[in-house]
Amino acid sequence: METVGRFLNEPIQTPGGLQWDLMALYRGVRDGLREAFRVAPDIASIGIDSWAVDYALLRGDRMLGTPFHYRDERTAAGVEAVHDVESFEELYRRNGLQFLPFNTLYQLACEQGVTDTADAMLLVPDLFAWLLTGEKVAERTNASTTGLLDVTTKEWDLELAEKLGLPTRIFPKLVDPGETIGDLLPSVAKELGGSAPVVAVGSHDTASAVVAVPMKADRAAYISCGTWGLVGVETREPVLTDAAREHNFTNEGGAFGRTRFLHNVMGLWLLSETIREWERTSGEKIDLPALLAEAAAVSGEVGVFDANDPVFMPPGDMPGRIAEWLAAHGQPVPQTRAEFARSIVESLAEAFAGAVRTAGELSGIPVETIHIVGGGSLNELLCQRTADRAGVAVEAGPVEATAIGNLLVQGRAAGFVEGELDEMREAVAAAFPPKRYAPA
Ligand code: LFR
Repeated sequence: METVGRFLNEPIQTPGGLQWDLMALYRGVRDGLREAFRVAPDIASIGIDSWAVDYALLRGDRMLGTPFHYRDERTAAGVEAVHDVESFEELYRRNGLQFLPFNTLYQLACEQGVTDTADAMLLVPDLFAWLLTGEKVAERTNASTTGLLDVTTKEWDLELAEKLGLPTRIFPKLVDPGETIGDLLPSVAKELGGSAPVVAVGSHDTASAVVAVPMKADRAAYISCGTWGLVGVETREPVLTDAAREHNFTNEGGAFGRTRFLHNVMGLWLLSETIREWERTSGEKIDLPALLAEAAAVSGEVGVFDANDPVFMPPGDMPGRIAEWLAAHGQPVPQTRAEFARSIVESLAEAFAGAVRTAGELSGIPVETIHIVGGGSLNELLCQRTADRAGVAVEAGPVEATAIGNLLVQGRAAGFVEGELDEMREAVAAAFPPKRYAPA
C-alpha cells in the first residue's frame, strides 16, 4: 500500500454553528486522486469512506448549505423533538442504534425548514461520490448510522421518516459495498488526468476498518481507535435485547452483511483536544511521542475519569473539563502534562476494557484477543494498559485498517482479491503482522 496524498480536516466555527470545510476536503480529494492517476494511470476503481452521520441536503444539483459537524450543539433540540414522537426504546427496536445525540435523525429534526425544500440527503462519502460522478446513492453501512435504516430489513424506514415529518423523497437509493456507483464525470476525469469507476465500499470508516481487523471474529473483540474508540464484536445478526439497549450498544451495518455490535468510547479525541488546548494557550508545539514517553514514566497514582461522560464531547478546554471531573469525584487532579496524558490513557484503557467485557457478555462471544487498529494501535502505553485492565492480550495493528478495508472491498469487486472475509483477514495479518501485548 502506498500513500499518495493526505490532507487536514479542520472544522470551522461559524455564527451558524460548527461546520465542515467541505470544499477544502473536496480539494484534498481531488489533489490526491490527481497524484494517484499520475503514479498509477491504470487505477481500477476508487472507493470512498469517511466518518458517519453527517450529511448535506441537496435540491437538484445544489447543496443547501454547508454540512454541520456532529459535535455542533444544535442537536439537543433535535433529540427532544424526535423523542416526543418516538421513545428511545421504540427507536432501538426499529434501528438498533445506541443513543448518540448526533445520529442523523436528530440532526435532521433540527432542519425542518431545509428538509422541506430538499430533494436529497447525502451522507459525507456519498456526497463525494456525487461530486465525482453525479450519482446520488446511499451506501448501506453508513446509512445504518442515520437512525433511519430498519435494522432488520436494512431498508430505509420511511414510516419512521414520515412520523418525524421528513420528506421520504430525500432518501436515495441504497447500494451495498462492492456495487459500482458510476464513472467519473467527464469534466472531473479531465481535470484529474484519468478515469476510473467509483465503487461503493464500507463507506462508514468504521465498517472499512472492521473488514481489515486481522481477527477470528467468533473469539475476538476489536477497538477501532482514532478520534473515537469503537469497541465491539462482529456478529451475524443484530443484538436487540433490552440489555444491549440499556448498555447503549449499537448495531451498525458491516460489509458482507455482518453487524458491527459496538459502543462509541470517546477515543483519542480526549488527548488531541487536550494537546490543542495546551498549544493554543502556550503557543508551544507539543511532541506527542515525547509526551507519551513521559506519561509512561509517571509512577504515582493518577485519577481515572469516565471517558464516556458526554461533557467531553464538544470542542474546547479539555484539560479544564478533565480536572473538574476528577475534582468533583474526589480523585487526584493531574498537575503536569505527563500526568494529564497518563490519566487520559488510563481512563481510555478502563473504558475500553469495560466495553470489551460488555460486548462479550451481550453477544455471547468469548473474547480471547482484543485487536486494536487505527492510530491508537501505535500508542504502546494505551495498548499495554488496555491489555492489563482487560486481562486479555491485545494485538495491535494495522494502523491503516480503514484504508486497507476500503481497498479489500474494491479489490474483491474487481476480482483481484479472492476468498471470504476470514481469508481476507488472514491476508491482512500476514501482510501487517500485529504487535502483541500480554496482560501484566
Ligand atoms: C469514527 C466515526 C464513528 C462515528 C463517528 C461520528 O470516525 O465514524 O464510527 O460514530 O465517527 O461519525
